[in-house]
Amino acid sequence: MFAPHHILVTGGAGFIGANFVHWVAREQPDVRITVLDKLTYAGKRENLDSVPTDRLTFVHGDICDAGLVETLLTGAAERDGATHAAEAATAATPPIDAIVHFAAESHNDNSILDATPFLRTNIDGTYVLLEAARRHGLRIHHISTDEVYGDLALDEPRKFTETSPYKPSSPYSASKAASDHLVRAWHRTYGVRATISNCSNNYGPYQHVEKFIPRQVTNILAGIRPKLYGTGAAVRDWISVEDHCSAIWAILTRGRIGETYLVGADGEMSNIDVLRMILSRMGRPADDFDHVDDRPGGDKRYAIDASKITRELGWRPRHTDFAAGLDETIAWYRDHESWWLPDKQATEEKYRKQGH
Ligand code: NAD
Ligand code: TDX
Repeated sequence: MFAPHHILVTGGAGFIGANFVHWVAREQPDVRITVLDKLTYAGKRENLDSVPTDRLTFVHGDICDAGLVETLLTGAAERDGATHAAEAATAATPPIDAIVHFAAESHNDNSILDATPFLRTNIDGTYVLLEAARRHGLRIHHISTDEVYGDLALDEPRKFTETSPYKPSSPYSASKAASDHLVRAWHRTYGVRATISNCSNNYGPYQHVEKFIPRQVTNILAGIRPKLYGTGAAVRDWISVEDHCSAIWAILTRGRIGETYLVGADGEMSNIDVLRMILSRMGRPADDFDHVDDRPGGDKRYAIDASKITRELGWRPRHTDFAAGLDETIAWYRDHESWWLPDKQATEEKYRKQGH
């Protein structure tokens, strides 16, 4: 059992990172949090506004900046907040003893347009953090994706397991696969106390409007017809972001060092079925959407066998009523128009140029 006192959360202003920070602030009252986030188009400082300031230090910066990462780990940024745009800090703050690494370029369609930031952040950035963990003897947990395993056929019974071969399809998933390999190599070669989780598709609040569920929900709210890639037969294995957060905490504190854990909630559904659920729950006719170009090389099906994390760590998803989760997510976007509206037009414009 590892009991962190102060965690460095990279990418904590993004979708899953912000949900994780809220989860830790709520569930782990003794843990101090420093967030390091570059605030790209996908990150918003306001996502963390409601986290008590005595629990959180926010640092606006890049994980590829090895000097800045070193400063954070030696505590210098806390003493010299202005230099590194670090907010809040107290003299009594314990040193960082673990890194929880979410920061990434995360969207497949963007990676098809330009892979450059994906290779930099997802690969170089992970390397910088591994080196920092090595120098300081820190625990590090790397958040990854089921996409590193490529895809499954729509009609086969098989699911991904921790021993599935790596076979990424997109520049995004290839960059995440590379980062997983670095983490394993740094554990094996240097003894870095690392773990990896590969999770399926998350849904919930704070997800960027470029992603499937928020895009369709905000399209309907904005009076735009939802857009379905191809026939919509592709299958994703949906998990509530809350359940992903509890799994990460279980692995960080109780996972075996050097191990990989797959995280999923048996939530397989075709895209067209998810879209029809959204339409019906938002009072729209079942055919009120457009078919658009499929993603080049788009993965057919993801499915997770999460028996290892259940067996070893006793973790189980709790938010498994997908319809109820979808209703909560729809309500969140309905109630937070000022959060998503500023991103909507540019996102749709980019999609239009891609034929999506
Ligand atoms: P996101 O795009 O919503 O957020 C990414 C965050 O990282 C943003 O706040 C962004 O500003 C920050 N960031 C990007 N580049 C950075 C850099 N160089 N330095 C510091 N910060 C930087 O992504 P997400 O959906 O929350 O995904 C988080 C992690 O979870 C990623 O590693 C992703 O691969 C993984 N993952 C996501 C899903 C999913 O369904 N969204 C599923 C499995 C795994
Ligand atoms: O408008 C759309 N219409 C549509 O049919 C969009 C944006 C997507 N799709 C399809 C493509 C996929 O089959 O929906 C599916 C889900 O698409 P995304 O939300 O882009 O997710 P995906 O490509 O599956 O990747 C997600 O899960 C794994 C995250 O974005 C990744 O960060 C994570 O690693």
